[in-house]
Amino acid sequence: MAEETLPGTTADDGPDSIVLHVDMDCFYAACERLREPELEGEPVVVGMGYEPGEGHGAVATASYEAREFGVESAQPISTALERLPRIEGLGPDGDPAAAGHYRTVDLEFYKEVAADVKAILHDCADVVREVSIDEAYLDVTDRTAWDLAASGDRTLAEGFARYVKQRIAREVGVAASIGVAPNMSTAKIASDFDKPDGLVVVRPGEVRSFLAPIPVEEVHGVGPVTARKLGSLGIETAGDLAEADASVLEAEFGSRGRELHERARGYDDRTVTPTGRPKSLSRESAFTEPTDDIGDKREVVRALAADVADRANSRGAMYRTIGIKVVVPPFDINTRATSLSGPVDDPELVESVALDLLDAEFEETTVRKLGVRVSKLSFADADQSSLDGWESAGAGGDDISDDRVGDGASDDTSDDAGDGEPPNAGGGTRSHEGQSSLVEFD
Ligand code: TTP
Ligand code: MG
Repeated sequence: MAEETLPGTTADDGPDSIVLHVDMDCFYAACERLREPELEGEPVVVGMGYEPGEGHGAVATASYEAREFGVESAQPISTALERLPRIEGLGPDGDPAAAGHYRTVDLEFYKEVAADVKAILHDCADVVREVSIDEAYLDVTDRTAWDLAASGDRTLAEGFARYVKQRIAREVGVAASIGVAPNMSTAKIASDFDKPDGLVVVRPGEVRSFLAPIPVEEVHGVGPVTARKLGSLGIETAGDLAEADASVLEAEFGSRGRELHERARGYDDRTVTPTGRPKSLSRESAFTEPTDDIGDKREVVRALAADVADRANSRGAMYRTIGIKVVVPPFDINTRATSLSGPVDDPELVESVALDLLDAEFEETTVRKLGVRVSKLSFADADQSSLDGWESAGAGGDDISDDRVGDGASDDTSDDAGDGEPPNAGGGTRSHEGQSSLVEFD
């Protein structure tokens, strides 16, 4: 079949989709480098159980420098320590150039960084599917095009992806690899193709030739067992798979065989669907320079409250908890929330509660970032279709003020259990509570 006739994602005659797959590079290690910049360029291992006497545990991730020593995710920590000793424990004969920095997993902090990244992603795309803490698909078909940019042979889509990447690097300080392709499975392979700090663009007409040399293990849906079976049929690459006889594949793997064949040929008609119904709606804003000016802080909280209340209203969401987040430099996260006796849709209340929470404890505090959140959501319309056309989380967000960067908003779709609201807060009263968890501010 001629390459050009291969569609991107759509079975109809619509334009080829533009899907971005964003995956952060050595994410936990990158987060550790945010608070310890001296770890930049050093081998860093994030995991559990490396302290003397602890004995077991696993590697969560390793920086690319540590990977050179054979350290990798999910490895027993003892193996990692054999391959890359801890720099702190080096004896007089130890070689510091062959030793690494070990850090303990701090998920709360990584979620905070991930929330900053995801706020940018929501700002850049109307449709975002969050897959894990450090990974998401964006459908940006409506935001850019496969056309070539005026200046040369690059596509507009490539420029758009570069913009997303640069925003993450500039505003959050961590590196992402991005794959751009007309469908999800190709975008995912593309994001992994040139890690770290990769940007790989596969245009609609290039999907099949891009996939051809890729090992079958990397085709979406092929696990180790399937890969072994394919290997015994002489099928090692996606190109081999694309050229294989579909009926042979179907005989061996059933309907999945046909699907894998399609994927290898560049077909994947899945659309990027946003993840779940939000558990909370939040918006946060970082100051360019930390400030203790109560006037500035109140102005930001007022704007954030209005935005969050407006988004809740436009989605038909009522809320029972109103909260703020106050980030004190460098990364000390404080959340406070007030529970109401019943669900409301009341923008003025969001503002007054958020300001009360700010004034009560943070009037003089120097802050780096502020956030407002409503949670314990209930939806008048239980129909999932009301979630269609989620607005861009960042829509209208840049008009609050121009003296800060990193505005972002997010819909928390995680399955956290809520914020511990007392079962009965009393008619019309509010109960204040501190929160140590920031999950809800995700
Ligand atoms: P990944 O995206 O798989 O890995 P990564 O971001 O560390 O590295 P890469 O540059 O290859 O993308 O996973 C994201 C985070 O999830 C990772 O930083 C740590 C965590 N994780 C674990 O805790 N255990 C694991 O086995 C894996 C694979 C990841
Ligand atoms: Mg990653």
